[in-house]
Amino acid sequence: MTDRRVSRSRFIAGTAATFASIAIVKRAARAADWTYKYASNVSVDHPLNVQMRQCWTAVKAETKGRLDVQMFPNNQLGGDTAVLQQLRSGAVQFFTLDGGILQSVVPVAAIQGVGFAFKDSAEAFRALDGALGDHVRGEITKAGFYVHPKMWENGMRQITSSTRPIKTAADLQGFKIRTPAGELWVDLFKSLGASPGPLNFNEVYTALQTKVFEGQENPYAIIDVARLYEVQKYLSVTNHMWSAFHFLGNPDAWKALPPDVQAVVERNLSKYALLQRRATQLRNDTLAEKLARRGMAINRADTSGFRMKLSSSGFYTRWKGKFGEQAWSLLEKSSGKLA
Ligand code: X2X
Repeated sequence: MTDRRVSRSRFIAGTAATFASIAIVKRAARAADWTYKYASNVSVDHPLNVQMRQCWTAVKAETKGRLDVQMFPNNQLGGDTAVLQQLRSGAVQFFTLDGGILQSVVPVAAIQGVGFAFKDSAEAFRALDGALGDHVRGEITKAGFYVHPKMWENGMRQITSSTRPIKTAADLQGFKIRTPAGELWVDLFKSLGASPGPLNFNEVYTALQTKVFEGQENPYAIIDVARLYEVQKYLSVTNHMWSAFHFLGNPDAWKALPPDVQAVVERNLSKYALLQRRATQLRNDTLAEKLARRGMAINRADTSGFRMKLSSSGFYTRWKGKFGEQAWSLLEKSSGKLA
């Protein structure tokens, strides 16, 4: 080495590299024991992801970095039906999914969405935090999933449309409406005289934009974060059903966590699910004005005809038969007699 400046700079570079590698070794020593994926179908700014991120940050801190859960919001890993398969195979470890879509593998999970069974979210959560929820979670467990006892809020669902406001049941006649991929959803809107088609949420915006469907139905918070107001003109307040997400886990991934880590996860999921419910309900209760400013024409539908049609078409008796006496009587304890 004849040029001292070069050797000196090499020395400095070498020293820096040594420090850098020490930093890497240190970080490697603290690397997570488990790196898991959590997937959801809504965007980062929906409370489902806002509070879930806080939850995983807390879990990481409390487990001293042993469990690191990475977030895959907004259908990044695929539509709900595909991610449900990934959860089963273990490619995804944690997933939040609406009971109505989980129906394809756990039939009774759709019971949360029976039309007009719950008048609001508070009533629905009393049932799903209680005996009805225990029954559903029992079946989810039997189907081989981990399920946490606290559901995460989506909300009461409202109908949006690009063609006409829904004022009474008559306006639904032949109405081309997207529903989530669940049998009860499709049957509900068929019973109401509409022309429903199931579609995963990741395809909804485009399907509405290209007019494959005239309308869809979702709570205010989703209409807002998914910017559905850009492709829908009318928002008709129907509160026709309630919707919420189960927190599901791949059973092997769950069992791989030692009891102390499981306890940290469960405690934080409970805490942040309750915070998420409040945050979502606040949005659902206060977004009407913002959506109106964005150009939506909002009306309150008269849903008395909806209920009559559901009864006369045999919707309630059909689903009572599918869910079974036990589940149905637990539902009717909170809803009153439906069928
Ligand atoms: O797919 C929907 O419409 C959504 C986002 O509300 C559900 O997850 C059921």
